[in-house]
Amino acid sequence: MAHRKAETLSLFQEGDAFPDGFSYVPDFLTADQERYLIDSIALVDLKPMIFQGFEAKRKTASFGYDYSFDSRVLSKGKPIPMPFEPLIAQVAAHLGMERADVAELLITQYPIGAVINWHRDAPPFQRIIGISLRGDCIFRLRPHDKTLQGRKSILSVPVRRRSLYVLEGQARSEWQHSTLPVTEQRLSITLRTLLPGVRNTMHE
Ligand SMILES: O=C(O)CCC(=O)C(=O)O
Repeated sequence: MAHRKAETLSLFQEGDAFPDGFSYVPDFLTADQERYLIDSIALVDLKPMIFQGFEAKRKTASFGYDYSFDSRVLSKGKPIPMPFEPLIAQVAAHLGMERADVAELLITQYPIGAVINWHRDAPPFQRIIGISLRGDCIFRLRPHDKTLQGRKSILSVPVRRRSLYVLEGQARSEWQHSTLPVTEQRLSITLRTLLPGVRNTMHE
């Protein structure tokens, strides 16, 4: 499994290695942009996240497309609210994508102590972009292959508020990610693109 030196990731220690396909941009947003997004999220109806029948501590709202982990079906969701369009445009320009490539926008609110457990994102999605607001977190990566898992194979990345991270390629398909319990409320906006061809196979 290929690792890449994290020389562009200023928060990491010299010599740290991260999976291919993981990148991190501190201060992607200004404080004003962050405040605007936090105010916009305050107007969104966030619901407790139910995962495989259990209510998690975090609340979410999803737009664009919805994936059900129970039925494993992707369906068309509510339109992405306008206040998030400038963020999507900024991310698309930064990553050299088209606006239309961003299919899903997920808002997650983590109260103090909340986590997201080890997982890989749902199969129909390709590129995953995480924007952090209001609070920092420790974002962790470990190989998906159980035979490669162990305490020493966990990589911990301090992900700061106003930053952006990207998971694609090996980091998205061969690694799992999770976050440690947050010590202050954190909001995240996750943008996802779809795998090529997925839109054509959907029943809308
Ligand atoms: O809050 C984050 O940055 C992680 C979100 C995540 O992994 C997910 O929603 O699947």
